[in-house]
Amino acid sequence: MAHSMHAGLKAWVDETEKLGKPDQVYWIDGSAAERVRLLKRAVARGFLIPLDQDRYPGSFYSRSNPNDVARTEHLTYICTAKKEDAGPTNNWMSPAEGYAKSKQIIAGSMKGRTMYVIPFSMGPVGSPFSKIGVEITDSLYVVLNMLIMARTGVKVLERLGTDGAFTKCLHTRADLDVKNRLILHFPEDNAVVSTGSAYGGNALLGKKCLALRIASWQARQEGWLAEHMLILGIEKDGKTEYVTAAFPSACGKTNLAMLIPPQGLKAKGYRIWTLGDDIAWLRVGADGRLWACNPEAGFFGVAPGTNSKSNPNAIATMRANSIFTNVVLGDDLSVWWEDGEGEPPASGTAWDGRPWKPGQKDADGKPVLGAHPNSRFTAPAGQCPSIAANWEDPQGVPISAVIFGGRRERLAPLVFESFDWAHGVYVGATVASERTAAAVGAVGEVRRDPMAMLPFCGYDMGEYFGHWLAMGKALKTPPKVFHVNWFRKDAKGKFLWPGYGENLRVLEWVLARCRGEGKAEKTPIGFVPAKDGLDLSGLELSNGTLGELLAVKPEEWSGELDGVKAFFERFGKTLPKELWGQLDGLRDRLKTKTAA
Ligand code: GTP
Ligand code: SPV
Ligand code: MN
Repeated sequence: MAHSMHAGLKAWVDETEKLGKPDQVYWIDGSAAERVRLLKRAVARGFLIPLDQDRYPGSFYSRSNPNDVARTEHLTYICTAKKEDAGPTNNWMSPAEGYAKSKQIIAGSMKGRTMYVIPFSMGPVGSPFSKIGVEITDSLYVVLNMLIMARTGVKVLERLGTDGAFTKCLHTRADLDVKNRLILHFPEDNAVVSTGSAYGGNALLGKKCLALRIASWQARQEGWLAEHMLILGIEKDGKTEYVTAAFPSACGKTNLAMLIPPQGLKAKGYRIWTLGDDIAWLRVGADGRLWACNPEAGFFGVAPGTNSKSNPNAIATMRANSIFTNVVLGDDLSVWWEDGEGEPPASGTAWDGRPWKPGQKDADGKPVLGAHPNSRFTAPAGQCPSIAANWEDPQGVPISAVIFGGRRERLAPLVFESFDWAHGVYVGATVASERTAAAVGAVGEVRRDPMAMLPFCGYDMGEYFGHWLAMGKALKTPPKVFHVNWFRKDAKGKFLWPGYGENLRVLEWVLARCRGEGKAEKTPIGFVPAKDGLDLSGLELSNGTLGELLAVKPEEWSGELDGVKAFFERFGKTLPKELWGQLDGLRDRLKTKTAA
């Protein structure tokens, strides 16, 4: 096979084999026949359980170690020669320490196992957007997920050639002990080392590790952006416009990317096209616009809450050839999760391996969750009914609007438009959101999550904001920048906005604003839709709800200013002066408003 041609790759594989001491080394060729063989092997070894093949053709069940079901941000490090290059929001370790610590864990950890070598391309093979990685792993679960999430195998090796650049992605499950868990990034060496976890973002190294942390570092050097964003196309009257949106983990990217137009707007003939649900790579096009490409080939989506009412496209996408992780496994070899599809199985096994029955309560009378809140499905993007015909276009798609968002019970209105690119960067840089189950930590706690990249930016975020400002200058026609919040609640704790498909009403206003149309009211934080700015036909909102959804309360926003100031101060001299100017500008606008 062609792999012996790339001397650097071969040397690294040989060296890792000597260290990990696997029984054998296997190079992934990426063929369909190979996938079938590996699936059989995974079933024989007990890593995967085949589901009822009539109901779920080609699909399998997997259960993680119960201590390994979400990203572990406290064990995730940026290892740069200089500590300040990682910035105040990342954990830092010196490269020497990172390599030494992980070496100890990897040494001999692959004994009795196969070491797989997965050449993969993030982005269509050969696209100017794309980057090549090679993941070495001793986990067949990781291999089978990578086959769905990335383009893999011989075609990638051919593209890599004898001296192409690639990201070294080294993964070992070790014993899945948290004590041996480390997710290390060496951007100066174009390398990732991950030990002791088999969970998605910790172990599928093409995803958050390469496509965001390493790629964001490279993007800054090379003049582009690697972002935690979905990409979607909105077609009307034969014309399709594209938007990207960055929301923190488990805050609605997959759902928005696969939106189905609501009843009331159907008459207008909208069609929504999905291009990506988690990561977007953005470049300045020859035309001076911002162009986007999804580097992934599959979806690794949150299962709970996904059903044919909330997200029918996701349900259709996972109808076959999918892997379900940490959901309920029915005794009838079905899968189920809370707020899922159809009836739960009469009996089954919960995500943590315990016997489970619907309606089961714990000692305090609380319902026992069958699926972990961060349980996931892995499904090929090409199976999505709304996948755009051009989703693999090597040139990407031109972006009209960039949308930031978070999960805020209060404060942030349903939607607002920033005044210009620089103000948009301020809006992105100050996004805050309630923590979800996608990462280990206290769920619900509000934290700043700039551009939804807090856990994923591979360098000093002060410099990252500066890079965003510079990108605006490099664009002849920058997209307009918006902020949305689907999660505002009333006094009783109920969501004010129905969300999901209804979010198209907000996108419609966003695109109208991009064309210089759409009715808006100016507020201190930006433009919000005028009372009759959103098309709400066919949607019944109770009295006063729209006002509550769009309300910008200057007192509440003034209360945010200290938090933003404290957050900005953490960056010291790397925080662009322009953002301090934006904060001052907002403070002044709020003062005038509260005084008036
Ligand atoms: P990651 O894959 O972790 O990056 O998450 P994501 O941003 O793709 O989030 P996803 O679309 O999977 O949604 C996460 C949760 O938010 C699910 O429980 C959804 O049901 C819920 N959700 C998504 N969109 C909406 C919405 O418009 N309104 C409300 N109330 N909930 C939503
Ligand atoms: C997220 O947590 O943002 C995800 C899942 O998309 S993971 O692959 O674990 O990062
Ligand atoms: Mn994500």
